[in-house]
Amino acid sequence: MEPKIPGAPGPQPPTVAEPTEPRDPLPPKPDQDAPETVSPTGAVTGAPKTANSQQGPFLTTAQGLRLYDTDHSLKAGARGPTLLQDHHLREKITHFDHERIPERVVHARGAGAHGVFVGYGTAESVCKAGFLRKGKTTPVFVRFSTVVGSRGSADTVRDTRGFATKFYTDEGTFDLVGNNIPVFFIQDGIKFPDIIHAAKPHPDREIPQAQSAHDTFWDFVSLHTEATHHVLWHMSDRAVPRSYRTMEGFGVHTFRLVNDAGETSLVKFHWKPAQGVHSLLWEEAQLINGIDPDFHRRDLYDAIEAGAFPQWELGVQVFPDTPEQTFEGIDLLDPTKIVPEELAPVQPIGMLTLNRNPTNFFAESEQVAFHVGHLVPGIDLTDDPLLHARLFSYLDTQLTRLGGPNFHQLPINRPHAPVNDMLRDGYHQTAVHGGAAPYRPNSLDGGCPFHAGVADGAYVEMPQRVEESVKVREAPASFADHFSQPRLFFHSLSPVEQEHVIRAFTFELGKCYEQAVKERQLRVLARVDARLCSEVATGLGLPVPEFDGELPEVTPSPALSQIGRRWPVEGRVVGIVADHSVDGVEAARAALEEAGVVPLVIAPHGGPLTDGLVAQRTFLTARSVEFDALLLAAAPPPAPDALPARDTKAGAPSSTVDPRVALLVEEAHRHAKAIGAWGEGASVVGDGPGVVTGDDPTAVVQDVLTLLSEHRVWDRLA
Ligand code: HDD
Repeated sequence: MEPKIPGAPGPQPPTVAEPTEPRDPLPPKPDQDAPETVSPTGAVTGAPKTANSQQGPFLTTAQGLRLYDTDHSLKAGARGPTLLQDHHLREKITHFDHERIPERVVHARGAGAHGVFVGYGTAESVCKAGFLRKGKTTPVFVRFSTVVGSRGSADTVRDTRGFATKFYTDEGTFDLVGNNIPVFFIQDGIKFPDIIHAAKPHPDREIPQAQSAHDTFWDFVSLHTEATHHVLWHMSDRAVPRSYRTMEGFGVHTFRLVNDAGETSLVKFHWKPAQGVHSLLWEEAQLINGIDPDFHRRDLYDAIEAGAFPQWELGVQVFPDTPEQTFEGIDLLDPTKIVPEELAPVQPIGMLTLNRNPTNFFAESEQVAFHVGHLVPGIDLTDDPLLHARLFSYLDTQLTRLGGPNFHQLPINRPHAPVNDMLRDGYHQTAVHGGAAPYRPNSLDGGCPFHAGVADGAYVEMPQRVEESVKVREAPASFADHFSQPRLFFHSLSPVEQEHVIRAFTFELGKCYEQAVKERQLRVLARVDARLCSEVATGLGLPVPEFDGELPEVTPSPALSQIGRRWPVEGRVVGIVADHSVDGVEAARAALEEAGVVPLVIAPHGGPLTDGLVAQRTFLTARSVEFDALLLAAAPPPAPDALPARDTKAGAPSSTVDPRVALLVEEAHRHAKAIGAWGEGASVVGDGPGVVTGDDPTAVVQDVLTLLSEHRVWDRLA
């Protein structure tokens, strides 16, 4: 269709060919359906519900003016200067110049998804929150993140992961802003800028990006021994998750729940992934950062698009709300401590399912604003000093990041409960509030809005006794033990997980330049575990520091280890190597799909291999780290575009197999992944634990799936 200026006098503008016939834009995916802002008199007035920002087939300006050309600026002659009067050029460039907002000061890199939470009703005896009632379904938005890296950094760096959930409940929005590690580096939020300054890149060079393996981080944590517990988790496999889908989540702080009778309990929140708790190996994580820096973001998006909706069960550890606020001698207000699950089991209270990807990354994942102070009746706070600093920070930071105090009007942040506030004006105000009297009490707007009572669902802080005391800047004595829980954590890991911790410390401290920092951290490790300390010291080539104090007896908590259980395999990814020989590939694919596993066929070239079989990866684009297990239906000879294998002299390939396939197999072996093969494929996979060969591809697949349910072939790493 050609653009026309109906009735315009004079010559028509030149027409610009369109690659397709104009048609209406694709409809937006259903977005969250937030109620309008309500005026003080109860009239619905505010911003419209999420609007379809693209309307009609024709390009327009922001004012809705149709345009006939957006590819050429208005010039004095085809080769002449551009004219200042080109209002379209100026609008387009000005808007572009202001497209970026400041990234989050921490947790800048992340990805989110929509979903639902269904309460089990099992929390009713301790909590009156409506969204926890039996069968109650509440829309949610979850954002996962790394902490240290900037918005464009890689996904699989060694870091703590954020796990922030926004529950759009009928009683107001509740945010559970947690991490995948149950403890924190510091006990008092006043030190948050210090730990973050230390972890971020060096201020002079702005390197390294998204890494803790540098001097300032280790300088800080070795000087702040309260960080030791979090550091142990940070050096463990937990800091390199296989997927956002395979992470646990923790509310970290102790919260206070209130039931219908007004009785209180103290709780810690846990998210348990139905997919299991799995991690990458450090070498895999490093390779992925180069091969696919969006690995976690892609994994979450693809799983949801494919219908493999990830799920987490929400659970609570419940403790009596005693005046001491301790449990088995553990200070529940200290965010560097856990309560082992063996002492206080995690009781399931509801299920989260992520089932819809965002329509627009910026509008949703970037603009979503979480706040630990977004609470609902039934959920109250404790006096954890880390939590109290957070209560200030999360609101404050949005003022800069989202440009003012009206960020709650952005579609992703709008409550699903009716809003009737007396907040007015300010930058980016999109509501058109009615009424004459935004204050209380008033007589001009009929007295509206009115206070609610408890029976109307008002949020009432639990009256808590505050001990008669003096103003001090100090930590309680009960926060002083910095070493027994790191020791408990290390002793709860299996030998292979302990080995990973030792190697992680050796790697990270090995990247430091300052001798004094490394030696100080070794002195800290000596207070956690003698073997851990001596093996790291040996790896660094430094003397083992002397420690003549007593190390505490600890009772290991098996729940802290990720190894030793079987997990569902749904949503995992298996590569199948094929070439002209596609025998058994269809059968293997069918068996994998039947189990909910994603099969990806890897072939010498893209496109169809047979009538019905299409390669999703080629030897050029595939790398082992993308797959949780590997199957081989063929032993393809070296293709002309293949480089010689790494262990051969240039120009004289010794192998009869394509070196890229040989590398796939070698890495799958090294990374302890299950390997299966049949036909010609069986000749190149070698043998040993976790290698399955046979004539029947379906039987091979079944054995590989059994191995996959343990995540890795751990025997190969023993
Ligand atoms: Fe924080 C973001 C989790 C301590 C200050 N934090 C942020 C996010 C998560 C956490 C998951 C990203 C939310 C999103 O996806 O938008 N933070 C935690 C946990 C902590 C913690 C589990 C300890 C238990 N944080 C913490 C302290 C302070 C902050 C002690 C400040 C005193 N956090 C912030 C922040 C951020 C933030 C600066 C940056 C962006 C944002 O809030 O919205 O306010």
